[in-house]
Amino acid sequence: MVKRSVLASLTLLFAFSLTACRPPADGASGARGTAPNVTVTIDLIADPRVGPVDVTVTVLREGNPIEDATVELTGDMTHAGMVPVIDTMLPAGNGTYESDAFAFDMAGDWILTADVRLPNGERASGEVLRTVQRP
Ligand SMILES: [Cu+2]
Repeated sequence: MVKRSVLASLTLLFAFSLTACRPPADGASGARGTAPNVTVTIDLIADPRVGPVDVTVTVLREGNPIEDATVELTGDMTHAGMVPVIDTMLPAGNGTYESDAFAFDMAGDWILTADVRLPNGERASGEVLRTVQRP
C-alpha cells in the first residue's frame, strides 16, 4: 500500500518534470492545434519584468479575425515546482484578446501558452518564450 503510493508520487513527479522542464527553444512564437488554417499569435514586450504585463493574443483563420473564441493564457516557468499563472483573455475586437490580470511572479524563463477554443469545438494554441527580469 505504502509502496504503491510512493510509486504513484514518483510517476506524478516524473510526468510533471517532463512538462515543466522543457528547455527554452528559439524564443519564437509557435502554433499547434486541430483547427485548420488558424493562427494564434501572442504579443507582449520582449523584455518583461516581474509584475503585471499586457499580453495580446490574435486569432485568425486564413488572415480573417475570429471574434468569438475562448482564449486562456497560461504562464509556466521552465523549472519544476511552480504553480502556473492562468488568465482568461477578454475579446478586444478584430480577432484580438487581451489579458486583464496576467502577472509574472518570478524572474526567469517562462513559456506562455494561449489555448484557444473556437465555437465549433476546434482548438488551436500558440506559444512564446520570454526571460523575465527582476522588478
Ligand atoms: Cu519560478
